[in-house]
Amino acid sequence: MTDFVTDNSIWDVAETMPLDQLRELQLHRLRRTLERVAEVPFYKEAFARSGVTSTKIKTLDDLRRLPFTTKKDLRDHYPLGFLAVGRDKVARFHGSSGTTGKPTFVAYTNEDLNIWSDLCARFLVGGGLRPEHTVHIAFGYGLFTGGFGLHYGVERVGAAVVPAAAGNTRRQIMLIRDLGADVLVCTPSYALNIAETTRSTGIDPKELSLKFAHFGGEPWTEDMRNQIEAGMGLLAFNNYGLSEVIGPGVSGECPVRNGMHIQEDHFIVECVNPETLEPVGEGESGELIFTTLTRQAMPVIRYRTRDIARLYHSPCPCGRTGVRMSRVVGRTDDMLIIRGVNVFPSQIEEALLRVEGTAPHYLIEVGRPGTLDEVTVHVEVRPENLSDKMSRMQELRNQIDREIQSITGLRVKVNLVEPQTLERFVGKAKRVLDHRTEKNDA
Ligand code: DLL
Repeated sequence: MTDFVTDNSIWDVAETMPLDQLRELQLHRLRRTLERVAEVPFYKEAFARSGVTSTKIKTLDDLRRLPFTTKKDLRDHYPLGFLAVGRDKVARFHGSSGTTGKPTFVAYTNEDLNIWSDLCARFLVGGGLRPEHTVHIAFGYGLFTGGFGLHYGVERVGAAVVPAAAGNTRRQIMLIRDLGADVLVCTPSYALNIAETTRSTGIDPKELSLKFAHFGGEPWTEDMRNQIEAGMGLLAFNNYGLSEVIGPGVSGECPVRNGMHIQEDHFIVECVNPETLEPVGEGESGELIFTTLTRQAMPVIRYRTRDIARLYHSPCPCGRTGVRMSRVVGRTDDMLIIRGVNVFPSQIEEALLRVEGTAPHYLIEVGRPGTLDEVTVHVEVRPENLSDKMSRMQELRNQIDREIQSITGLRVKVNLVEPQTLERFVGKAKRVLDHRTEKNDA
């Protein structure tokens, strides 16, 4: 791995920009952004209320005088109330699909698309992509930003793309084998699905040509990474982004793989307590807030992502200067409150992956049959660990129960199910079934 830690020939200068220069650039770009959104009704009103204008922003700390933007604000101005350019300047639309109702649209000018490709190229190169590689993209191509974002990023690097898109897993495996892809791009849960389907056809996924993977689009744990890497014989990198901010390309891991570098020349990040909205201390977890610095068609100011993560400002051995974010541990709207205890699905995943004999396929079902919340974790047993012996299965259940309790402090019901019985996903996995409330993603 170290060979490309030191291979900095393909870096963009912005990635290693001295911090004082970076902050100066951010301030300049922030002021430009404020000018660009001055006529967007939501911001026009908000700025008028707070009395802030671009000329009053003297330092980056003044950012805190600006209003937050929420998903609800975007919804309230559906479909294109946040557009900051004329329709004639729009080159493409994408959208994030809510679990209910209408998508949130995002618009891009040609310049936005150009920058987006650069940003994706940058994190891909950071994670080992080189022009001689072939990249298999198994993200949906459509309103979802994953497919197109990564596609143009790979092309920008000069590597070959296989735009396989999502679904039809057996065909995906055939394409990977026949075209000899070196790099896999998809959600981590879909990678598990590919690995499992490969095995079911009698092929060891390690025998495929894949060397690297770039996973993103959903939360995953370090244990999941270890499991995928060991099972598929590749190095897996994490990358993060969201449609409202740009799509993939907000941050990605370098070879050190100790957090994802935020591409700070294009985004300002803050980490706040989701209740008080006050900044949290260094390395403490909080909600990430992003302000775009170069978006033209639809800039956002202090966008509340609802993603919970930590920020690290300490220098990274790779030489990139951008602040790093931890894995996303969960979303404020994914957080389950079980009998008063806050639990993220990723904590349950972490517990399950510590127990030998279970497969990384699970479903968390929450209900309140009486007055108390009850959680049942359905988890698949690996075929080789299925046993006719009640005692062996009981032991496995107890082990899972203990791990979950040690990580979350909660007692849950564990339901072991046969291999291949839980739903598989081609895009983002859905791990929680909460019967207590109708989930509302507004
Ligand atoms: O998922 C953009 C993307 C596509 C990123 C492909 C990376 C790769 P949305 O559909 O708008 O956009 O969903 C954004 O997905 O707020 C996070 O909750 C979650 N998410 C994205 N990447 C990660 C990640 C794309 N690496 C939402 N780890 C975000 C954890 C992630 N969660």
